[in-house]
Amino acid sequence: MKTLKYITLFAAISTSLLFVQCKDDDDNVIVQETCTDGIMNGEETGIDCGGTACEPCGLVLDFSGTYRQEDQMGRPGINTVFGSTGFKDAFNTTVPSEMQVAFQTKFQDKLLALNAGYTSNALGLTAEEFTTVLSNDVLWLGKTGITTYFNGTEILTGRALSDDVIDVSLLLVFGGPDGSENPDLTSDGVPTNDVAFLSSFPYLAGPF
Ligand SMILES: [Ca+2]
Ligand SMILES: [Ca+2]
Repeated sequence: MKTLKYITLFAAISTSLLFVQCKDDDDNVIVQETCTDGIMNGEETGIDCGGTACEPCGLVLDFSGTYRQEDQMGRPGINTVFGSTGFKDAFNTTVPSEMQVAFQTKFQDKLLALNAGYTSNALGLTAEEFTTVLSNDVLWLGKTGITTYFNGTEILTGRALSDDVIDVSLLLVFGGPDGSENPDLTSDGVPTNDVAFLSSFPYLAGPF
C-alpha cells in the first residue's frame, strides 16, 4: 500500500513537472514568436492579438506603420475659435514647432475680426503678442508654484480641473486691458464646477 502511494505520488509529481515544463515551453514559444512578430498568424484574429495565446484585439496598440497626427488641442477651444475659418484641418495636423510661423497672422486676423477694438488684453499683450502665444498651441506647465490657467496673477502655468478655461479665454479676447472692455462677452455664463472632483482617475465630478 505504501509502495502504491509512492508510485502514485511520483506519477503525480512527474505529470505535474511534465505539464509545467510543456506549458512553459509553449508559452515561451507562443509569446515570443507569434504574438510579437508583427504579422497575423496562428490563431490570431488581428496582428499579434486574438486567439487563445495573445492579448485580445483592441487591447494591443499597433505600433507598426507610420502614424498621422489628426488633432491638436493644447488649450481648450483655441483650434475651434481661431482655426475655424478654412485652416482648422491644417492647424490640427501641424506640429507645435511649426504652428507659430504657419498660423500667427491668421490668428491675429481672426482676433481682430472677433474684437475690432482690441488694443491689449488683461495680460498686457498686443494682438501680435497674444496670437503668438495662442498659435503655439501647447499647454504650458510651471514646474513650481500654482497650477492655473489664469487666476489673475499666475498666467498659463498649467490647468487645474476647476479652472473656468473658457471664461479665461473670453476675458483675454474681449476683456481689454482691465478686463472690463466687453463685460457681456467675458463669460459663457457657466460657472466653475462646484462639485468636488475625484482625487483619483478619472478625476471627474458630477454636473454642478
Ligand atoms: Ca503574430
Ligand atoms: Ca465659464
